Amino acid sequence: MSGGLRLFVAAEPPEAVRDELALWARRAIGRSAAARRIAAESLHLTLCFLGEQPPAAFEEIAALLESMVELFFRVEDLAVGAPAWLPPRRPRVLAVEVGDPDGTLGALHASLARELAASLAWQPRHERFRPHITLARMRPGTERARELPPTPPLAFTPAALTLFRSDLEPSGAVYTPLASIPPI
Ligand code: 3AM
Repeated sequence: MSGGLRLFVAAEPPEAVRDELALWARRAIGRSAAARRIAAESLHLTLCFLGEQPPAAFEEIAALLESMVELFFRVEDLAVGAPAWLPPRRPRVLAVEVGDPDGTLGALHASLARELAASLAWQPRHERFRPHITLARMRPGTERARELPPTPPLAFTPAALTLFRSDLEPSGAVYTPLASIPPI
């Protein structure tokens, strides 16, 4: 779609958690030529990747985020879990799993996906929602590290639910927040 915006909706961990995760990734894979670490300020937990959408969809999605505020404020006590290479068979990213013990993040994801599918030319993926935070992208054809240090035992409440624009630049994807609850 020409002139479209590449969009996704993500929960943003608080800054202290992003910093800890970035530090862990630095310890885990250091300056490995096989991986490109994601900057602490860009770490996020993707709920729905929307692909290319017409710029006019922005207002609708921003309004839809507003309608999620109650569900969003129920999400707390998310737990940083084990490291995960995703997808497992031919990993392209190093992520950490995120535990959702009371299912509130899953409920937010289901509601958001349902409402987005009802208002946009978009269908959610069939795969099970597997909450994670991507920390590094692997360069194609490179070996993944074998041993990883244990992840920090962190629990967190997301700071925001944000609609991001993703621009693919030669140096990696650049994420720009467009709308958020609570508002930016
Ligand atoms: O949170 P992560 O990094 O797992 O993988 C991309 C990233 O998720 C995902 O959207 C998030 C922001 O870029 N993404 C990118 N292209 C995708 C696609 N074609 C995609 N997810 C599904 N299908």
